[in-house]
Amino acid sequence: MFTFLHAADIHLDSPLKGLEEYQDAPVEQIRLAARRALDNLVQLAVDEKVAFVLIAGDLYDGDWKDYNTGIYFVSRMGRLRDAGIPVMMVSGNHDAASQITRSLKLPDNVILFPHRKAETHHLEQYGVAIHGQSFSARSVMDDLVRNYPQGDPALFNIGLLHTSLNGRPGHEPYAPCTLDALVSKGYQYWALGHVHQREEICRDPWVVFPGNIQGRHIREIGAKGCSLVSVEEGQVITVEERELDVLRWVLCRVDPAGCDTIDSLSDLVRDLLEEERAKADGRSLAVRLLVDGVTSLHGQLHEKAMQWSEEVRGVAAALGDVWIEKVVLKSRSRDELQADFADEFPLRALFHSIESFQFEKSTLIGLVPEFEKLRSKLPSDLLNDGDPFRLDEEELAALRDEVRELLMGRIGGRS
Ligand SMILES: [Mn+2]
Repeated sequence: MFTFLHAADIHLDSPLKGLEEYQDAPVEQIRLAARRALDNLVQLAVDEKVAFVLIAGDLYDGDWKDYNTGIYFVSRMGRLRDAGIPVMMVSGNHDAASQITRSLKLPDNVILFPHRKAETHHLEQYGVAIHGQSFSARSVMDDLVRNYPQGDPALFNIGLLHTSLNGRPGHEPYAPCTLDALVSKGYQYWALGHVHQREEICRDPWVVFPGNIQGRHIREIGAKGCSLVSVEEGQVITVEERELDVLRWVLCRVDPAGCDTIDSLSDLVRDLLEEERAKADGRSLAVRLLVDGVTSLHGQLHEKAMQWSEEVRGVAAALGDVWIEKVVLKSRSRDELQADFADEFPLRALFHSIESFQFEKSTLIGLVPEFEKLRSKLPSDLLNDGDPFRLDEEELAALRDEVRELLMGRIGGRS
């Protein structure tokens, strides 16, 4: 019997986005969150006396700003070396061979799989074979699985791979492959990386995306961590999710229906934030507050949106270690509701056309004729995974909702 940890997408020293603009933002926590989460991973490996640790790509967010990023990683791997724990890893699109110009010699307990071909490493004392291949460049469009060897039936086989599988929303379609292809290799566990949301794809054999170990912005909400896998007689017995994040992103919905005054709404917000903090076991929180529902306070909220936003930040500040990333108003007034049903109401058609408005990618690009020219002038760093101009469907929908609420608020707020 042995256990191992499977982590991915550590994005070491990647900044957290969305809190920087506030003077009271937890600058140190934001800057060091990914490092603290890595510390938690190392500590968990030591505490659980695991046989080995797997890192399935995107250990680094991109080329190091300086050597400190690499030195930090090496120092933490040194702790695992002292504990007798080997580490196997592949690189992904963010830390592909062509992306990283600086390098440091890794401690001898760490193996980085090559990018030219798939290789197999054996851990004989456990009867384990680990098969893996790194990314050579950011954009790998080949099916890497094809090069992976068939599993050895006498061993416990693990495939270590950075992949988008058959495509995942919000993730670039790198190293595409099918579940069938993974299954056909005869391995017992596929340790995948790239998709930041935890997902168990299959249990026979186990195919797992553990998600990233620390959320980096409001699209990466909830608990983040790794898998702790236990193996007995060549079979996976359990796959447990273990939390490693130090600052948690939360989308908090507030239904203002029962509140008659701004004060009572503030009290409700405080209660909800306290609940969220309890759920996160006292971790720091970065919260997007969404006020969503019918309320008599609609007009007041929209007319004094800035002031209300500051009010919410005050409520959060009083709780300590809770920061508001953004306050989004999706409230509606009772009058507006009536407007929907009253045929004679002159604004009805206008409300309806705003409600049914769809944002197409082409509309957005059409708004700025020189869009592509502008885009081509941006540094390439900005145009990769975090490209602000390549909105996906989800982001377009969020943008459309914001525009809609702004318009509805402007019109409805007068009532
Ligand atoms: Mn990736």
